[in-house]
Amino acid sequence: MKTKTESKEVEWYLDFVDKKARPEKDDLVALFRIIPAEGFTIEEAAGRVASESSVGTWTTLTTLTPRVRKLMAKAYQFSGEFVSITYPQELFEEANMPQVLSSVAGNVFGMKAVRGLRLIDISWPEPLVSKFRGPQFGMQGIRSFMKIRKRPLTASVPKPKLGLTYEEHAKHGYEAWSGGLDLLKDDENLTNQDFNSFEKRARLCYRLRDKAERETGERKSYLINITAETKEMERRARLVKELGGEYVMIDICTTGWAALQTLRETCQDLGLAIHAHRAFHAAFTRNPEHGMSMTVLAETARLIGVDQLHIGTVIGKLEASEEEVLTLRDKVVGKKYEGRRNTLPQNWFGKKDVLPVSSGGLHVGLLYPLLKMLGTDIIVQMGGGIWGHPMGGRAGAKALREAIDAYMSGSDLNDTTKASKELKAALEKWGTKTYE
Ligand code: RUB
Ligand code: CA
Repeated sequence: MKTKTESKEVEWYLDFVDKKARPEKDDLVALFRIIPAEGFTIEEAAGRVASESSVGTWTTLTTLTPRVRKLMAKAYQFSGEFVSITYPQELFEEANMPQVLSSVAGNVFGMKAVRGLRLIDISWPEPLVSKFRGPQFGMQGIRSFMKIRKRPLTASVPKPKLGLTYEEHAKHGYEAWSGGLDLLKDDENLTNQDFNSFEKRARLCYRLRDKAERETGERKSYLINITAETKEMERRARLVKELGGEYVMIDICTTGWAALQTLRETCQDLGLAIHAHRAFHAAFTRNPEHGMSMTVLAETARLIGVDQLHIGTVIGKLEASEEEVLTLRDKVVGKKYEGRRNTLPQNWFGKKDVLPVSSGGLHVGLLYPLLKMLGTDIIVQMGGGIWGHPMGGRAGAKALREAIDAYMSGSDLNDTTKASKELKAALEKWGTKTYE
């Protein structure tokens, strides 16, 4: 039922639309895709979004002083369904990500005046950027402690993703490290279960990690999943440090931004890097007409300060277009983002690069096109692509490492395959196909 009021005495939403307005230097700008509900023009819908995400509500107010009036957000640029809204920086609390998102990504998604609302991008002003920590190590810091200068890093999640005992998990890790893998990784839903205790897994994995390092002469590390209630995550992070780990892994979407901010502080004190898994993101990033983009999520994670973030594969098992994945890469890497179609530019004001992780349905047959598309400043993660190898996980890791070395030396994959039975077996099983 249409319930829109026509009375201009109570309704002042169009006061939040000003096509002549331009953002001031320190304003935050949000780019939305707005699909108005039936009976609303794009301006009427945009005015409501600007109002509810800044100082307004559904009616005029006797309490709205001239001082508060200056804090109104303004919808100022309209291009079809794409609308830019500018927000005075004073609306936002420094270093408080939940507060910023409760404003620009809060009540607005439920307004009756919009049939669909998608937050596509945010342009973060310097005063806000500078107060978040950003990555502690970033891409260069990780390359330096892993002693891997140029090639992509490799990671692997032992599969089955749940159900392995801690002994099996650690043994698989040792096999993969010995085969040439750099980073053992937990899956997003492995934390501290009866069949696989966090502490026992941690103790054994770091012991076998040290052994693999001694035997191979290479640096090895472990992306151990500490996801839990915040204080428990802090406890687990301290244990990781005590046992000689370099990293913690956090499921940043299910734990939430406040928890991530807390852990970013803890990891600063402990000197630990953060691997960010994004399980749950597609609940709000996948529908192009509603929710928020993975771009906003990635920038939020970079500001708070994760060191590694999953960005997708294009060619693997999970949905993402090439344009989206390349945009994500360019958003998390680089001093400045210049802007592509329907995205906003961003100056990172010295925040470090996040190392992008490509994962989900990958195997060696997809490696060459993947690296051609994303470049070599990435982590390539293969779970099934290593643990489904016909000769076992060590052979799977060896095949991956050989394929990476071949790519880096400019060799043809077919030539390398002739000299490697592990690579040959992998390609015989999977070819160069995508498995969905
Ligand atoms: C990897 C896996 C990861 C996803 C997450 O297993 O399931 O959790 O990559 O997705 P496998 P994303 O290598 O066997 O597919 O990286 O897109 O966030
Ligand atoms: Ca942005």
